[in-house]
Amino acid sequence: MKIFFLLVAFELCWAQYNPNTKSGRTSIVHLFEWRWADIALECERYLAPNGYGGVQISPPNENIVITNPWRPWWERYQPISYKLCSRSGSENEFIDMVTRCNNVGVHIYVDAVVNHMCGSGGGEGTHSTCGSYFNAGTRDFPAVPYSAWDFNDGKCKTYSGEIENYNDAYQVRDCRLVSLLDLALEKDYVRSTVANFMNRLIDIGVAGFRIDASKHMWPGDMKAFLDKLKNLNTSWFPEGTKPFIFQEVIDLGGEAISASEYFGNGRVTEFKYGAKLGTVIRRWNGEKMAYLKNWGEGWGFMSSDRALVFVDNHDNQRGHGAGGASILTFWDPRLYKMAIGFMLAHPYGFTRIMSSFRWSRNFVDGKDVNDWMGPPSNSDGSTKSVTINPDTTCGNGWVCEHRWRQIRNMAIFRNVVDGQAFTNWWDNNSNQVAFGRGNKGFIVFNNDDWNLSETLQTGLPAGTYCDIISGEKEGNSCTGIRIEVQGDGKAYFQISNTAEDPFVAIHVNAKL
Ligand code: AAO
Repeated sequence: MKIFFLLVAFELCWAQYNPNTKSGRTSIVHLFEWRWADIALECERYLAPNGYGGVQISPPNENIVITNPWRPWWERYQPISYKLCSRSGSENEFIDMVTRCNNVGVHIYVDAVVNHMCGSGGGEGTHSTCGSYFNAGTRDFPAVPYSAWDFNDGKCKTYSGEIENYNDAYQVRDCRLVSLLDLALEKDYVRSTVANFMNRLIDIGVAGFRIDASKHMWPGDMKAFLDKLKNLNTSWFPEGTKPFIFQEVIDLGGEAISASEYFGNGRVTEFKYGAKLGTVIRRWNGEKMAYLKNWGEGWGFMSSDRALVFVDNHDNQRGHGAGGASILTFWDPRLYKMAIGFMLAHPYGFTRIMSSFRWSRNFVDGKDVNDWMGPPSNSDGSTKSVTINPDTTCGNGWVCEHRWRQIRNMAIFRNVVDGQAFTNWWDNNSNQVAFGRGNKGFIVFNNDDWNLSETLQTGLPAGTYCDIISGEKEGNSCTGIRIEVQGDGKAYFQISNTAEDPFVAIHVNAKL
């Protein structure tokens, strides 16, 4: 009986915080703007074989079509209905993707845009991805249906109807975020409609949700629709499994709303993580890697079991959202790989890897005026497929960071060291640091302007290990650097500050 209650308590504690990834798979990747057909293929040909746990997808429901500017990526954050048709594909393609990914143990996490519908200036007509009629001016969305009664126009107290001040929690929740028509989630009809949309996705087989703009919803209103969600589809998940919930709340400190208000509903995005890690790896503001010794809660972050962490996201890689100039992205590949390497080696948080498309950046007075540009597309606006080059990188403008050897191998490293303690920290009081994960893995960074040459305690069993950054283990040899761990666990590391990637990582599955 006691054990039964303990189990129930454990379930209740873990439920919506548990990512529901297959055991031994510890990261998800955001395939930003990918087509469902390409994601299905990627699950089968790449993500499953390389141990990725899941995919965060772009919003799957019908959205407004914007032609000025031409098909910006952000049109998908302006819902018109909850029909499953978007630039990424049709309902049938969506179902096919979820089924095929689940069948190879890679789960799908939906970006749920439920705080609002399109912008107030969205006009009237059928310029929407499934052709559903709507009228933004009269707040009419018959394909849902929502009407004027379902929006917060009367509740918001600012003159403009917009959020004018982030220090006023009422404005942030009751007024419009950048003119987006704000749904009245205090109404049971709206809550039920949102829950029905999410339950339809759960029936199809998704494993959880990123909840967009959570800061702009009252935590209690969110709880009301989350409490209506079903357990996950038992074709792929154990009976009684709750959907994984992670809420997008930007909390860098200093505003009325804090991330902790949302812990009751699920995990929360920790935006301090990428902003700070970028500052450290760039060595701005006197920061140095040695200070990472107490990374995590020691830096004022939320508790690890509540955090969803990432180096960059689809907003702050292009100056939207928050984080600022310190954010590292694929545009700074050398530093970016180090930041991702650090994130994936470190035990803090549940990790998400960004996978981007390239766009023509154009900085005018420090701001990228092309920050709106959508995914690689054909002249009719359809999204281009992801092609795969002979060297396994992607073509057609897709960056595929998750396929970069260093990043993919570190995602595997995280799986190998899962559950192991943070051990054997070493630093030179500057930007050379190293740490281990129990007796399973060890990583060394040299972000100083001079060489690193050190004998360090790795905590690993004796043997010859392949560095998984400069290469990997192939058959019974290493394609990159080899590291010899002695009987006492010590190994000699030498990392030039001019190396292509100035870090080395070894783990027990890459031992000869
Ligand atoms: C587009 C146009 C708008 C137009 C609108 C409607 O750009 O001009 O009015 O359509 O027609 C995305 C795009 C938007 C786009 C929107 C709809 O980013 O440009 O608007 O789709 O198409 C806030 C929210 C956060 C949000 C973020 C972008 O809190 O939820 O803005 N992120 C999500 C999505 C995002 C999406 C939406 C929400 C909407 O990830 O892709 O928008 O569905 C402060 C606040 C933050 C606030 C930022 C930005 O941050 O704390 O909460 O994020 O401001 O407004 C320092 C501070 C930091 C501060 C930051 C920036 O870093 O420490 O706290 O500066 O000031």
